[in-house]
Amino acid sequence: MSKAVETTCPYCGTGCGVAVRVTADGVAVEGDARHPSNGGRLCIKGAALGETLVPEGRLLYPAIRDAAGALRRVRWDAALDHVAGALRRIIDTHGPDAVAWYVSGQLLTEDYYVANKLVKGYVGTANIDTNSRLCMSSAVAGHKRAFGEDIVPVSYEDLEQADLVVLVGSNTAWCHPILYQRIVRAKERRPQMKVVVIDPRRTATTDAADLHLPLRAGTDVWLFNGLLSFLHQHGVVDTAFVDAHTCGFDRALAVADNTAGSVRAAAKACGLDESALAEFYRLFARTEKVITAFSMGVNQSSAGTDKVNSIINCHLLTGRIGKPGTGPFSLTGQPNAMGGREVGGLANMLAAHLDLENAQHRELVQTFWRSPSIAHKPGLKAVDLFDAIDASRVKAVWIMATNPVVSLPDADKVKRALGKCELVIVSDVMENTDTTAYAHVLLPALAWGEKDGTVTNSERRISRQRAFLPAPGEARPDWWALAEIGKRWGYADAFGYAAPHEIFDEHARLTAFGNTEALAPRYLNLAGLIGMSAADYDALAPVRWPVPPDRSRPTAHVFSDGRFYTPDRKARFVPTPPRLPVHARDDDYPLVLNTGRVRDHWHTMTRTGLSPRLASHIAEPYVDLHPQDALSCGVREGGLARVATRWGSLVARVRTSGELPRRSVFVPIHWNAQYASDARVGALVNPVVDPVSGEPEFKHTPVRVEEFPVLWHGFALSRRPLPMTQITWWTRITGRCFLRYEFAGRQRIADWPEAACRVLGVRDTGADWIEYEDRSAGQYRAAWVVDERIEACVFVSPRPDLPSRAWLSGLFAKDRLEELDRIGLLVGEPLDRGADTGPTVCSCFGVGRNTILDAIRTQGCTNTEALGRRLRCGTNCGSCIPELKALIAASALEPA
Ligand SMILES: Nc1nc2c(c(=O)[nH]1)N[C@H]1C(S)=C(S)[C@@H](COP(=O)(O)OP(=O)(O)OC[C@H]3O[C@@H](n4cnc5c(=O)[nH]c(N)nc54)[C@H](O)[C@@H]3O)O[C@H]1N2
Ligand SMILES: Nc1nc2c(c(=O)[nH]1)N[C@H]1C(S)=C(S)[C@@H](COP(=O)(O)OP(=O)(O)OC[C@H]3O[C@@H](n4cnc5c(=O)[nH]c(N)nc54)[C@H](O)[C@@H]3O)O[C@H]1N2
Ligand code: SF4
Ligand SMILES: [Mo]
Repeated sequence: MSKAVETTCPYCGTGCGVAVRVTADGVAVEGDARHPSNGGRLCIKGAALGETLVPEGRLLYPAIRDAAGALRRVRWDAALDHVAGALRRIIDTHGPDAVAWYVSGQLLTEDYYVANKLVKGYVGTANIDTNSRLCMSSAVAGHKRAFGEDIVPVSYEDLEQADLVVLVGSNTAWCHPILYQRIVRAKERRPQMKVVVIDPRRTATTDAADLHLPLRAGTDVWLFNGLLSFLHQHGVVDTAFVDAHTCGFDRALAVADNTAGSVRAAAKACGLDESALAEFYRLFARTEKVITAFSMGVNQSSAGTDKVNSIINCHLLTGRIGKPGTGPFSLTGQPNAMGGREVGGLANMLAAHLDLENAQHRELVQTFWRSPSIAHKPGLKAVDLFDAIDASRVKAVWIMATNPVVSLPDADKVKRALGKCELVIVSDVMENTDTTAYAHVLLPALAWGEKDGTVTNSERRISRQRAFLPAPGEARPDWWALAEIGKRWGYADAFGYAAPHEIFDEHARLTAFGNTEALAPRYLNLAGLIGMSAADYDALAPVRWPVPPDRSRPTAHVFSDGRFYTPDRKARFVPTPPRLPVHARDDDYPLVLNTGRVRDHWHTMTRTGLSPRLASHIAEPYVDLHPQDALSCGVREGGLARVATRWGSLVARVRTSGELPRRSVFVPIHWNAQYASDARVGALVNPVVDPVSGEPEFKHTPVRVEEFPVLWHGFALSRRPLPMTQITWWTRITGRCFLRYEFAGRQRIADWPEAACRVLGVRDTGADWIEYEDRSAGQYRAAWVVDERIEACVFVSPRPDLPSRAWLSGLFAKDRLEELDRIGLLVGEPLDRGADTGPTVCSCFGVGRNTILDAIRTQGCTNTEALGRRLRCGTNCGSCIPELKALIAASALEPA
């Protein structure tokens, strides 16, 4: 067997090490046991990476749109000449601020570095922002305000050592699964460890919580102001630390006292039970080792930066920072959210943690780059950037590794803006995305497994992503495309990189450049990584920064000396007067829209959408709401609903999971035009941003939910893609050897057999056609069998309760249908009950809901361990354990 290539998972900021073997049968992916972040474990998304390495849909060649609007394949040279020339003309005519870049936390550090250098040093604008604006920018701004530098002061080991882990606005179980497993296992080892989850929703994460505080959305600042007051009132203050190493305490406390000076006042503002909140405050007060980990429920808010600082204030007051097992912990979302920050990926930053608004820092960077210019004012932040495109102030944009037509707020406006932009360049790995549809120039990038460089995870650990596959078609590294533009503009010296290690070396040198107490002291320093040869770089083991010149010396815990990176080296308490979300109420839209992630999908599904294993957990876009709200909106579990805001609307399947509080609605972010007719939630989100960070309020838009009436519901499974034209509503997922379409219609169909042939594209009238129709009941089903193998099937009914897709999926795995299968198709259910395994719960081992319920009810599996022993479910990545527990609990309530 070939030697494994050690690389890093391209999904979440946990940054797990992955060991890959390329064999004749394909790519085998395992956890890398030597990687300190995951010690060999992978969640289902990591484990299913092999299934996403398929040629389907890849963008392979550069293309330019012609006058008639068609994309024409061109040579790289032609594409790059075109881009370099067109950008140059716009810059010469309208100035450097008329062009912009919109990049991504999914770029490698090397790509990101070159992008920033090109734009900030050689175009001379800071109009380069990143999707991290939508993700981490409130944390960055909060860190800068409190610490003077964007530093995450906690490691995963700290997390395991903490006696209290507070998870705020984080569905860790689904979004950072391996980190969550580390917390769960630490808690098993050390039962004194407590976990508190602060989230308006009950989630898979609350499963491990000793206490869940379902606060009213957007009220976190009240909660942490209340905590600050409480700690002060109870004398839980590290006076020596506060006096010596911080400033601004009195003002922050006064604001906290005035706004949430008692537990009662805080509980009222947050809509929480007073005794539960008091319990949390007491727990926090008496526990020395506390980590407050936070994610998008904190950052993605019009008060996001204040939320972050209200958390940090409590850690400063108690001196619980800079010591093992303590600190505020921003969980980064994307694989390289942190690396992007190191090279200054945001429009208001410079490379190597230097400040754009500091003249001395600008000079340092310009000197180091020997560049003709340096951006001297912050560029446009993501939402403003697309507004400027809409207003034609920005005339060209280069979008790289992000899908803004799906992921920005008010996403229909983004469509409009791109539609009228003079020049849209898109670098992507996929040919058809909602954003590539607007490209004038398409540039094919290397994907995970092909590209080569570094990423930095949530705990500041730099790891290598290594290539193990050849470049397909003419795909090239993103850094290369950018450097080629620099060369075409006459900067061959500055952009003459031959390989990524040269870029990394330059980046490392810049982190050390001027990094002295007198000049520009920064914690980020990679001095110990300077001068690596290609071979050293290739062998680079995961390493946390800072990396001192002498790498054998252990690095002290960050902030353990009480020194921060503000001018006086003291940390800042920031007063945080609480405020409600900008659009807190709207009588026409009485509910609140919260958006976020599901377990098995990644963002706009360009990669997870390719994996049958990942697709089966949640197969459709959905809207989840409280059963009573569902009743008053006139929608029903399993039916369809229109979800509408002042900005846009979508149609999704209704769920009443019981996880949401009253007046709150949850819609996942993943679906888009490639996977559904009408389910892009970005179009609904209000484009309000935090005034400091510019991060959008993705978790809070006033919304209305109403029935979406249809005459019939149906689904089809087919080995070939189906066109889905003239169908009111549809969504699709990838199955093992078929595609599955769910749909619904408003048209009255007079002749179902004819319509079914049209939907399934059946032309061969001599085909073997199993068909059943009950006209009075509006039921219709048909299967098309070719050479005894099922080719496609379709089921229709006036109600959404259609036969089991799991059972039918199983039929597609068979080379020939048996007689019982054919009868099953005719009667619309499997004759063998065991054939209907139900919707997938455990994606690792493909274990369905019905199989699990059967094991609970009839085989005495009444805990997750027993289920694991019998069915293997939950024994690999463990992400489904909360769902297994819920099934066990639900079964216990059933009448015997
Ligand atoms: N499976 C999966 N994992 C992922 C990703 C993915 O696409 N899929 N994406 C990655 C990325 S880029 C990111 S940024 C992370 C995001 O990781 P998370 O932040 O954990 O995920 P989200 O689902 O966006 O939102 C987190 C929680 O915030 C809660 N929330 C909403 N409003 C409030 C509020 O006002 N206060 C509080 N306290 N909580 C609130 C929501 O109910 C939700 O449960 O996940 C990463 N991991
Ligand atoms: N409503 C709502 N919207 C949100 C959020 C939310 O919680 N709610 N969360 C926000 C957050 S935190 C994030 S991080 C964003 C994520 O949103 P996006 O960044 O828009 O989502 P992705 O699907 O990850 O887009 C990545 C794109 O880059 C391509 N790609 C992958 N690898 C490469 C590569 O190496 N090079 C190039 N050139 N292309 C590549 C992929 O095919 C894909 O098209 O969404 C944000 N939007
Ligand atoms: S936890 Fe995150 S980094 Fe680790 S395998 Fe899962 S998706 Fe990949
Ligand atoms: Mo993110």
